[in-house]
Amino acid sequence: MNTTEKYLAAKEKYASIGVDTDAVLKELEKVKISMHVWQGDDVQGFLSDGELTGGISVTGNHPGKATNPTELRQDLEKAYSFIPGKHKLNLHAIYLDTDEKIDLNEIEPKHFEKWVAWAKEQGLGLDFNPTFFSHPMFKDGFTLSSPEKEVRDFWIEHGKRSRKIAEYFGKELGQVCVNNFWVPDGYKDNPIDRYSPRKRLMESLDEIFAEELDPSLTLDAVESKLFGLGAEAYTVGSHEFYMGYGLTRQKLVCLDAGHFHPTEVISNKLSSLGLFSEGILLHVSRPVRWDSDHVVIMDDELQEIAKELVRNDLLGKTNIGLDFFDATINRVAAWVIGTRNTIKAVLKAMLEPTDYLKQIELDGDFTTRLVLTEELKDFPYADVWNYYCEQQGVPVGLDWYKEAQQYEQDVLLKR
Ligand code: RNT
Ligand code: ZN
Repeated sequence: MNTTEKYLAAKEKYASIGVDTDAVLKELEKVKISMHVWQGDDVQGFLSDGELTGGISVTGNHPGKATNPTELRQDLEKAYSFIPGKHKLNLHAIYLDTDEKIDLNEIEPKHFEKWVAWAKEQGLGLDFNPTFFSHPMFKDGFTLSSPEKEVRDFWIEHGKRSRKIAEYFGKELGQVCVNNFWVPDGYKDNPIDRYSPRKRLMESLDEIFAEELDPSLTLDAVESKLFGLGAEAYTVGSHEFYMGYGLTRQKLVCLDAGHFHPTEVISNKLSSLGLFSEGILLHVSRPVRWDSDHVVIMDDELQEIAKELVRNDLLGKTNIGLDFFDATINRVAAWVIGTRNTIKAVLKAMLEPTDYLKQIELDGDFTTRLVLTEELKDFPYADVWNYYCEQQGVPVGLDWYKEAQQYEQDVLLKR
């Protein structure tokens, strides 16, 4: 049987439980994933060749990493050519593309013009992040919550400028640019004063966000964290901090799957945020024992995240971004694996007979709930996925990997 014949058989099987696969694929097409540029070069960027700081870390030295914007875009094009659907690229301020020597408190839209031109040509949307790390003004572990005014002011200026760039992206590309704020600020050891740094962070953010920007062009998001390397005891921007901040300032709350206690999951938080938050940003990642940012695989939590979005009808208010960086494997493959898995997980969730499952739960029929959800695991979702890939003109099954290996031989290993 070819891909279409397999799809037709799967379609019949899903129809028997009341799921219309054609309609599902139409819905799936609308789901945009924001692929993070920083998997392409181990969070290096082009502002400096200094070390990665801010309590995050990339391990591995797989050959072939992109060392300039042209190479990075070439790698991104390769990755997107293996991913069904039209998506977004998530840039960080350190990925500016300019010959000018400028610092983070001087960046302007013009320093990102080449990215915009490329995104237009590729039919991609753009998201953005100010970069509060890998810089000498990340002083003694602090940025926006630093006790030194000079340090805070530097980063406040950076934050303000990042919003102008996000606004410019939104205008140019005709789709909203999510601008995500994450700061690494914290203490290695137990602090005496947990309150004042949080107050300073709140005030710095308020200054950055003082100017109202058109929400159809850009939306600000705030990302919390439990700990970082060197900030093990105390992170200023904790989950509670940003729940409070985001909800009172109408900001998107960003949940990164790796930023919680090892057994704490973000899937169980989505329904609550759905009730109270202006919008949600996800950093889909995979923590292995700690915030290790492994490539996203089809594990239970990924599927649970996707189910929560679909079952609670939250896809409309959720921006799905990815956040991982693995330098031990082919970086293009890392992007493709993580992004394809995320889309595939959304598809799997859409292939559930959601209304029926909700009804049997309301009826108190927990046996049928368990029987069905277990049986669904064996349904032929992969045949629907393969057909979707074919329909979208991207390689089916393992075919992409052959091409990716060829690209490694022809391009990456020659760098
Ligand atoms: C760090 C945060 C943050 C970064 C990127 C590079 O713990 O997850 O999102 O990964 O900004
Ligand atoms: Zn993140």
